[in-house]
Amino acid sequence: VAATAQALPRNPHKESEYGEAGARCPYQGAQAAAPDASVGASSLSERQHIPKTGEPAEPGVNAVGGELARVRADAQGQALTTNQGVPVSDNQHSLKAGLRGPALLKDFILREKITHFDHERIPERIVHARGSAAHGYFECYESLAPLTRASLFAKKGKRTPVFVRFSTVAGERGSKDTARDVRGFAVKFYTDEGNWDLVGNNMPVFFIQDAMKFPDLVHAVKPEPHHGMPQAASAHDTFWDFVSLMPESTHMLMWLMSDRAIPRSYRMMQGFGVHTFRFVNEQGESRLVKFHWNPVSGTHSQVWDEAVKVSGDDPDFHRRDLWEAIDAGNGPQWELGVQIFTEEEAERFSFDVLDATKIVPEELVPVRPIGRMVLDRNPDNFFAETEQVAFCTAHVVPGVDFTNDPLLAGRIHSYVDTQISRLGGPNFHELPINAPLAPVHNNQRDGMHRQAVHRGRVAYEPNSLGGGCPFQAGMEGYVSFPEPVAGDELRGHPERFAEHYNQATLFYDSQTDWERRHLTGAFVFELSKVTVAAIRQRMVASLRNVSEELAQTVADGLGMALPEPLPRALREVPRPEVAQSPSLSLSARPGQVGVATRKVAILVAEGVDGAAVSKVAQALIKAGVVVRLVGQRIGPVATADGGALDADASLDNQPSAVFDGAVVPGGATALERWRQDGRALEFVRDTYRHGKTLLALGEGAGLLQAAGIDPAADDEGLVAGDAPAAAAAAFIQSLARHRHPARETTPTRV
Ligand code: HDD
Repeated sequence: VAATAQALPRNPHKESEYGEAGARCPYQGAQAAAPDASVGASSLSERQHIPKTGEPAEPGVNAVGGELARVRADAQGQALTTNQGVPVSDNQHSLKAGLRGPALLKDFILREKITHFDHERIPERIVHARGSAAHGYFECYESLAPLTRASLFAKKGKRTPVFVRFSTVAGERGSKDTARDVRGFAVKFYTDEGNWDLVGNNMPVFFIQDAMKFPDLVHAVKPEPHHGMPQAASAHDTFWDFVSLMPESTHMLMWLMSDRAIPRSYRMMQGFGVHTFRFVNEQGESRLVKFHWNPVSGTHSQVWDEAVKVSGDDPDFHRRDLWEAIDAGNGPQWELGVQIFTEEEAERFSFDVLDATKIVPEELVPVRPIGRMVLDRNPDNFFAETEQVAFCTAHVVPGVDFTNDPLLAGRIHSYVDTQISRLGGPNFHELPINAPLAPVHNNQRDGMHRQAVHRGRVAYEPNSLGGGCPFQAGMEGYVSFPEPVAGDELRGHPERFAEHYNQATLFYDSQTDWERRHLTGAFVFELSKVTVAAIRQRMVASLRNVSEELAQTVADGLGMALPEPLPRALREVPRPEVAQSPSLSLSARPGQVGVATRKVAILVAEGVDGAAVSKVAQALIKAGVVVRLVGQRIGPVATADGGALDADASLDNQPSAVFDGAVVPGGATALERWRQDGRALEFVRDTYRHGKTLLALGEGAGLLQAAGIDPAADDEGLVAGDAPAAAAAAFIQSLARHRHPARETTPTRV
C-alpha cells in the first residue's frame, strides 16, 4: 500500500500535505501500516459466544465460527475495495478533468459509493419502528412432552438460541425510548425444528378484539396526518377520539396509563404472548396456553416527570441500558411461565379466552415456570440484525398452534406481508438473522435477492427426477390441530366479547395506592392534551364503568363535571371470578438482583470529602452498582484532603433523571460551590421528586436543605450520616426499593 501511495501523483502546491511534514502521514486514501492480523485472531476470546447458540466457545475455539460468521465482514488489516472487490487507491477525491475541472461521469467508484449511500435506508416498521435487540438462549427447566411436542421443551436443560427485540409502538425509528407506550417483546427461537416467533408485548392485553380494526387504531395513535404531530405520544385528539368510541380498549387503557408504559428498562418489564395459543403433544392432544415472561430484575418503572426528562437527556436510554448491561456481563434474564387450561375450563370462564382484551387471572390459572431466557450478546451490527430481523406470528413449530382469536388471525397474515415491502421481497427468510438453524428444503425459487443456489433441475413435487425429494415429512412435520369448525359465515363477535369493563376494574382495584395515583395522573395528563371537550367527556363517561373513584378524580383533574356513565353493551354483566389480583401490581415483582446494575451519581466538587467518596463508591461497586462521579465539569477535582478525583460525568451531560439514586458527600467548600450552582440544586430536587434514594454525608445535608428537602424527614429514601461505610449500607438497602412514592405530594412540594 505504501508503495502505491508513493507512486501516486502529488499536488506540488500542497506542501503541508505531501511535503516533508506530510511524508510522516500516509497518503490520503492509503492505509497506515496494516495491523498484524494474527493479533486479532489470538485475542478471540473463549468468553465470546457462538453465534445464535449463546454457548461459550470451547477454549481455543474461534467463537465467531458458525451461522452468522459466514456473513460477518471485518476490514481489519484490509485494503479498501469497491463492491466488486477492486482495490480503491483514493477515497477522498472524485475523478476530475484537471484539479479544478469538472467531475467525470465515468468515475464508477464515486458513482457506486453514492448510489449505495442513496439506498441505505429501508422503510421503517409501520409500528414498533424503534427497537433494540440482543442474542441469547432459552433453557428448558423440564420436559414438557406431556403438553407439547415442541422440540425446545423436549428435555431438561435443553438450550435454544434466541434473538429478542424490544420496541416502542407509536414512535418513528429515531424517536425517544421513554415515551408513554406499549413495549414490544418479540422473541425468535431458533429451534431445531424451525423458527418460532413469540411476538408479544409488555402488557397482556390489547386495544382491540379484531384485526379488522388494527389499521384504524394505528392511524389514530400515529402523528396526526395533517401536521405530523405529535411524535411518539398518545396524548392527542385522534387517539382519544378512537379509544373513547371503542369501549373494548378500556382494559388496555388501564395498562397504558399505568407505569407499565414507562418502564425503567427493557430488562425490568414482563412480556406476554397476549393471545391464547395451543400446545399440542405427540399424541395430538391439545391444551390452551398463555405465555408470560417474568424478569429476574423485577418489574420497575419510571415516574412521568422522570421519563419526560430522560427523553431529552438520553433518548436512547433503554437501548443504552440493554447494551451496557450485556456488555458488562450482566445480561438480563426472564423466566418463561405458562398458564395451561382446557377448552372445557375456558368455556366456564366469565370471559372469552379468544378475546385479546382479557387476561386469564393468575388466581384462576396459576403460572407455571417452564424455563429461563438469558440475553448475553449484543448484535454486531444494528442494521443487519436489529433492523432486518423479521418477526412473524405465522412462524410456529410443531407442538405450538393457534386458536381462533380473530386478532391473531389478522396478525398471521400481516407480519409476513409487511416484510415483503419492508425487506424488499419474499426471500427475507434468507437474511442471516432470520435464517433458521434447521435446514430449509423446498421448491420455492427465485424472487428478489435470492441467496441460495439451488442445484438440479427439479423444483416441483411430486417428482421422480429428483428421487421424490424434498419429500413430505408426514406426521414428523407440522400437523395443524384438527379443531372442529362449525357455524355460518358472518361478521360479528360472540356475546362475551361485549363485556368491556370487568377486567379494567380488576386492574384498577389491584393496584397499590401510588400506582392508582400515577394511573389517574396519566389519564388527566393525556386528556388535558385533548382539545375537543366532547372527547374528554366521552372518555370520563366510560371510566365511570370502571371505577367511580377513578372517574371522579380524573374529572376533578380536568376541571369538569362528572358526565353520565357510558351505556354498557350488555344489560346483564357477568360476575367476574376474581375481584383482586395482586400480581397485576408492579410491586408484586421486586426482582432477585437487588441493586446490581442500578446507576448512582456521587456528586463531586472542589473541596469534597475524597475519603468518603472513595469509601461509598467502593461499597456501591461491590454491590454491583454502576457509579458515576458527577462534577460541575468533567475531569480532575481537588478534594479537601489534598487528593484528586476524576469526574467522569457532569451536571450537564448526565443530569439526575438518568440515575437511580444520588450521593451528596461532605466538604464545606464543595457545599458552598453546589449551593451557588442551580444545576446541583436541580439535581437533588429531581432525585427527590422522582422518588429516588438520596444519601447525604456530613455537610452534604446542607445541599438538600438548600433544595427545600428536609434531610431528617421521616422518609426511608433519605439517608443521612457521617460514617460513610454505615451510611452506604443503609443507602444500598434503600436503593433496592427502587422508588419511594410515599413522599409524593400533589402538586409536588419540592
Ligand atoms: Fe403487531 C410489529 C406485537 C397486533 C401488525 N407487533 C409488531 C412487533 C411486535 C408486535 C412486538 C415488533 C416486532 C419486531 O420487533 O420486529 N402486535 C403485537 C401484539 C399484538 C399486535 C402483541 C396484539 C396482541 N400487529 C397486531 C395486529 C396487526 C399487527 C392486530 C395487524 C393486523 N405488527 C404488525 C405489523 C408489524 C408489527 C404491521 C410491523 C413491523 C412488523 O410487523 O414486522 O405487521
